[in-house]
Amino acid sequence: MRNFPLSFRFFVLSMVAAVMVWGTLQAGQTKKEESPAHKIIHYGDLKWTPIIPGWEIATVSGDPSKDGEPFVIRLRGADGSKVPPHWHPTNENVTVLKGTFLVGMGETYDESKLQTMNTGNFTTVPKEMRHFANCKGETIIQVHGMGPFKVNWVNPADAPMPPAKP
Ligand SMILES: [Cu+2]
Repeated sequence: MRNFPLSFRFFVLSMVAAVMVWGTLQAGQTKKEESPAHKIIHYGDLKWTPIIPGWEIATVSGDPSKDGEPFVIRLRGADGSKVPPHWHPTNENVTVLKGTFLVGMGETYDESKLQTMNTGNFTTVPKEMRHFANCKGETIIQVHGMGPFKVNWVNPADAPMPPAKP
């Protein structure tokens, strides 16, 4: 390019750079579209496991038992099923997907402390905070957070079923 004027040399270099940027963007686009990480989880494919009387658990995404891994689980409760006082070593982020979830804070189940969460409502129960719950109508809540997700019962005798191993 020694004999070409400076402006032409600059033009050629600009074109080369533009093609390289375009190529990189195209590669990124293809990668995103083909990513195996994109997967639709169908409601009917969820595997529900009883956790306590009236309540079942299903893993939606991730592995809740793994340390430091994001997870999404769902809990499905039959009308009027109590969740005895318990706590988790991590924050519990709760979204109500169906029905009415009732949640109260404290070490003892107390109907008068229950707060109503309707479908679409969200709350974060801070780690180690003791809480309990109930529900009206068949209720599904979605819980997301960082593993490991563990349920520690304040009084283990309250929860006759062994905790589910998701
Ligand atoms: Cu909880």
